[in-house]
Amino acid sequence: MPDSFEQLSDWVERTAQKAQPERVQWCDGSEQEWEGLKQEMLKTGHLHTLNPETFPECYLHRSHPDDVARVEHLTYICTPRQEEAGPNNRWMPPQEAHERFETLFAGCMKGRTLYVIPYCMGPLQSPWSQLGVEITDSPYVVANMRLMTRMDPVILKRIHAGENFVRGEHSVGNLNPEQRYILHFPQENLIQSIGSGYGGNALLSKKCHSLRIASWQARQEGWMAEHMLIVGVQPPDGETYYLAAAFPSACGKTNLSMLVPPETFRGWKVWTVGDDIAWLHIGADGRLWAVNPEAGYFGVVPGTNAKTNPNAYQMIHRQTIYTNVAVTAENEPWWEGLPQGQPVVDWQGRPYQATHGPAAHPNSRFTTRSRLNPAWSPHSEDPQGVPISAILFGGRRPHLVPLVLESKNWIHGVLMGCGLASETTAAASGKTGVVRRDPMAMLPFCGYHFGDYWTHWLSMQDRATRLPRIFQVNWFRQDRNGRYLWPGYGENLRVIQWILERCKGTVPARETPVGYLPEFECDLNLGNLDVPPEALQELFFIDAEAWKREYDDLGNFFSEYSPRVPAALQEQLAAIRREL
Ligand code: GTP
Ligand code: SPV
Ligand code: MN
Repeated sequence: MPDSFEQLSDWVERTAQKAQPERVQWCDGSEQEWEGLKQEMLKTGHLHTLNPETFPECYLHRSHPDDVARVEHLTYICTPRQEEAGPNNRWMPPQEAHERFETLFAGCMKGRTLYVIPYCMGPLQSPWSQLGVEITDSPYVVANMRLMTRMDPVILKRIHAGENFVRGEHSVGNLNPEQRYILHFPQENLIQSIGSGYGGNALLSKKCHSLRIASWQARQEGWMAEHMLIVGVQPPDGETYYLAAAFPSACGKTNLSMLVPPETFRGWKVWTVGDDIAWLHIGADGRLWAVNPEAGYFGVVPGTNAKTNPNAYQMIHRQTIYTNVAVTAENEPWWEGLPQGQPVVDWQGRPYQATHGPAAHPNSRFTTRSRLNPAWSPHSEDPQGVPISAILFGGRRPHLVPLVLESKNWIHGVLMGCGLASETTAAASGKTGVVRRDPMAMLPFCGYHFGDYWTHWLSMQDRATRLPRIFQVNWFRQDRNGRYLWPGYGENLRVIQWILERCKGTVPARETPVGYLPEFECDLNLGNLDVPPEALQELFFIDAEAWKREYDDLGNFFSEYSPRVPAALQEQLAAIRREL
């Protein structure tokens, strides 16, 4: 039985009875609605105007200083049986979770407005799109959802006609981290979130719906919901190839998705389809086709400048919401990594002092509509998505992992994805810079047992006839002094070029036990690149002993997930170890 419009109104009414808001406002994403919201938020201090000359229609939001990132330790998958959630998730029985939430939610919206946000993930016309409705008491959430999702009056009509939707109940509560929960009920199509107003904790369409709930559905229905960018790369000869890449949070997805080709790549074009999430379905032609469920970016601000990411830099000069950046005397936003300007007010609104730490929070973010990106691909609106030629896995690995490595087949590629590990970043609360295993960059986002998830990845082999090739990349390998060996950013196109040539079958490669490497001296385009030969040697060095330890460690990691780890992966791992 699909959810009907009556069920929607009943649910909104019941939620309002519990939360006791002063008023209820149904949102449709219109300009007029935004005008009203904006005026109110400027009055209440939820938003501050930035310099309208240089940053037209840009606003600053400061979140609570204890509420600046995702909170993995407070994020739960609530299923009847713990093994459904797996050791990769925190788990709570559904009834207990509902009870905890109800207690905190009772009367939480007193004196506030309850906003109802109907939204669509994916192009409105796409057979893969999904509807959701988020209830929230945060006007900042409404403002962000307006940029990040498709909000359109047609959504209520579709719900009226019987289309299913994911329900999200959200309140910032009292912002007390002790009373903060992000709860997922995949069997109920329901998300409950309280106590945070920040990013992935509060914009429920993003990680909660499009990854945790969607990954669960994808497994039942034979598709994939992944933490991946989607990018089109068009060499001068014309045809565009699409790649999907899974990197953990703050490891370079947004940057790679809107890369600007360096000088030597005259005539090349790069097209952004998505920067964070991909929904992958098998097309009638047996290939994997990707849709970006989102319509906007919630991107990391620090490090963004005219050199590293010119497209993003240009894009965030208008119609952008900044969260937790610093401000200059000219009332312009400022962050670490900007070569010009001086912060005078830090992200917490205090006079800037270097002794307080960074001026902008390391996880400060911009929110913009993706259409403002100069590299925006019109195929972002294609109902069927774009066909994927290659999948990339990458992370921050100071040692071990070479600049690029190609898997030998799908099973080996899946093992590569399982072996993904990266230094933790400011995108989630907790210690940063610690290498942790993050299979497929989905550790915080897979809504069910990893063992079942890997089985699902392997099962794609039986469902699709022309699966993408799988590669591993590492832009973050360091020398003995902790300096990056590879310049990264736009120069990453050199690696992508090799990947495309491998997909076309036009370059050879060197086989090693851990995968194929480029014959980098001759097959990697190094024209006009200032990287010393020793650095290149190091970037591609395979340390067999260190790889043995790596695979031992992966074996230990797998044992946490046994007996659900697919035998094919265990066998692949054992075979590589033997070869090493
Ligand atoms: P989420 O939005 O958290 O999922 O992050 P993301 O994966 O989209 O990461 P993003 O592209 O925003 O990059 C995060 C940080 O890494 C920024 O500070 C970038 O400047 C930096 N970065 C991105 N690409 C590269 C690269 O190729 N080399 C180096 N050294 N830094 C990079
Ligand atoms: C991430 O942490 O991977 C993000 C930001 O993309 S958030 O919306 O907070 O999930
Ligand atoms: Mn992300």
